[in-house]
Amino acid sequence: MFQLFFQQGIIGRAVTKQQIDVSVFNIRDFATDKHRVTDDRPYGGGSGMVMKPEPLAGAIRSAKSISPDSKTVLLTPQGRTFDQAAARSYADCEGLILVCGRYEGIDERIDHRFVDDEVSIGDYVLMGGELAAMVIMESVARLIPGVLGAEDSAEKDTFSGNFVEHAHYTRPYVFEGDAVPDILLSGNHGKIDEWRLEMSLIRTFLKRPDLLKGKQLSIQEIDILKKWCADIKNIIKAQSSRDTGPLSGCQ
Ligand code: 4GX
Repeated sequence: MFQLFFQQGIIGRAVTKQQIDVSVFNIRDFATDKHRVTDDRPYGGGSGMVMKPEPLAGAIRSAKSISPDSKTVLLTPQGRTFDQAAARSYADCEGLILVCGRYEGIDERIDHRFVDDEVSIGDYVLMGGELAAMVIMESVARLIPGVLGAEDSAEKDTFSGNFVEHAHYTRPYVFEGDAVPDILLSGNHGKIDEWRLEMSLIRTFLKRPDLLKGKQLSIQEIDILKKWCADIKNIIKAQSSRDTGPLSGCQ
């Protein structure tokens, strides 16, 4: 699963340029019995299997011997939900050991001894931690300086994780009867930046209002929202003064 991931695209380039360093540890290589078994039945009974502690301990110790200052992160639906802030803090880490469990999970004693952090990529159930680990690696790698080319810097998305982005357009100018907003062709970069901030804010309000709750807005951002409020109030006022529309009687 990981081989192609590490060879492709921007991650592949970052590996080649040694901007990131990746290794995969197969717990089967650390199994202690001759059949190389990595799972076993749960104490106390019940369905499903549990990952045996010895192979996991061996794999994690081996990873730690290569990168002693790494943080050990277990991918599990019980973990705190991964977000852009977590990606930023992981990008500052010396290294990450991402532990991918299968089955019902890992022996609790591994969790206690080796795991610094428990993380989930979302409230749904996967069949293993591998895809979750790739999600973490991709979001963390792009924050490492030099990994994204200059053409596409990670925190150029000023709103990176805080706001919904403004709309994007490329050629053709008209697509199926729909033209690109003229401001983007004006060449006035001050106005374009203003428009982008405005679109970002209003799209956040419409698509992800949860992102605005409890967020500290700048004066400029508040002014933009006030302008939209005033525009909406004027539309309502025009309706109620007519005294016949569906909103007649509204303030
Ligand atoms: N975000 N899974 C892990 C097995 C497991 C269970 C408990 C350790 C402890 C998931 C997620 C996720 C399914 C990966 C269960 N391992 N991981 N696996 N959502 O659903 O990260």
